[in-house]
Amino acid sequence: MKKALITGITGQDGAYLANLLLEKGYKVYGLLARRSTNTLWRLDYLGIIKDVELIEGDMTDLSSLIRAIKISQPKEVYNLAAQSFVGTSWDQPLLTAQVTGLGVANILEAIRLTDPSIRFYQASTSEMFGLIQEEKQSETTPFYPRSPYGVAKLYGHWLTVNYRESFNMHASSGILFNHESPLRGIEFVTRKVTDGVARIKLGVEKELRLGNIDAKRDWGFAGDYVEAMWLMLQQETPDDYVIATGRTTTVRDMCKIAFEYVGLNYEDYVVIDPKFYRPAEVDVLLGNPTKAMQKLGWKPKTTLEELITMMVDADLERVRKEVNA
Ligand code: NDP
Ligand code: GDR
Repeated sequence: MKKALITGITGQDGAYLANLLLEKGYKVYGLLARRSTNTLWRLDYLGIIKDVELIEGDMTDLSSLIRAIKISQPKEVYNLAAQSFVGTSWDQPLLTAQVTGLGVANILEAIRLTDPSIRFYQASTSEMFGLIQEEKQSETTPFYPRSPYGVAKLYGHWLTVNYRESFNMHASSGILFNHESPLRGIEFVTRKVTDGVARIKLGVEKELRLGNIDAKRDWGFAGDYVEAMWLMLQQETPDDYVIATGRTTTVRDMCKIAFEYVGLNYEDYVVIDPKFYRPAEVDVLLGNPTKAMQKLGWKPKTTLEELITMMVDADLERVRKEVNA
């Protein structure tokens, strides 16, 4: 049985990837960071807590990563763990550097010291393009990160490339554009909006406070994107791939879709609050996934409309339960 270790298994992508690998017959191990509260709600939502094996560890503790690899003896390691919220990275830049940046060095070293034949996936990001240097961003577009998060991710990306070139490791970097789902963290804008829509529709809230709604993002569905991660590690040679839909939409239009779905006009509820502005903004992102389509045979399956309505439905159900509890 093929074995895989996922760091960040309790996050959005970790949960979907664990589910996918289980469906493919893998034995799935996950790194579990010690927290004072339960972080297993996503694995619970997908009904797979009992099917995965969790090993305690932290991205900042190399010894715990070595131990996790020794216990799990994986053929594939997916490094999804990160301080992943861009806004927080200005308030905690050093933590972000330690976890999101140096954490990649720790896991790559853990692999190199134990079994360098392990295939490695690094969760890179469109935030590395930041202040975009080309209208459509591909694997050859120059990077220009705009947040401490983007800077930390850029280090992780280049280190992955470097370990591939230095030690001949099967290390791939997926440059993923924004991807969302009902399991998205509540602080990210799509989920904040779909949760807000559900609360307003059910009379629990009266308004939704947002920052820069003119920002544009290339949004896809997380369930589609984890397939690309797996595909990258099934290739004979490691490489870097942009994963995106090739369509960009403003936060404003995304709000419009969400509110209209429940018969409301976003203009009646959305309030602009400068508290949510960022010190430096990424105004627009638009990915070119041609390489992934041609080499991996991957393509996005879910439209933005399908994604947002799926998320609103899930939040309506959650808020209804909360109200009736
Ligand atoms: P989440 O924020 O939902 O999940 C992050 C995961 O990292 C959680 O499991 C979290 O654990 C774990 N983690 C955080 N700090 C540590 C630490 N010190 N040690 C061990 N684990 C830690 O992110 P997503 O699932 O959305 O994203 C997955 C990865 O992909 C991230 O690296 C993200 O930066 C990257 N990415 C995401 C994109 C997106 O649109 N979603 C796009 C491009 C890249 P805990 O639950 O305990 O906090
Ligand atoms: P992003 O996602 O920063 O792209 O990073 P987020 O959903 O946080 O922001 C997207 C855009 O929406 C604007 N915005 C708001 N954002 C939030 N969170 N809250 C608001 O109230 C709000 N109002 C407007 C933001 O300014 C921004 O322009 C995500 C993360 O998952 C990263 O880990 C990942 O690498 C990238 O996507 C690709």
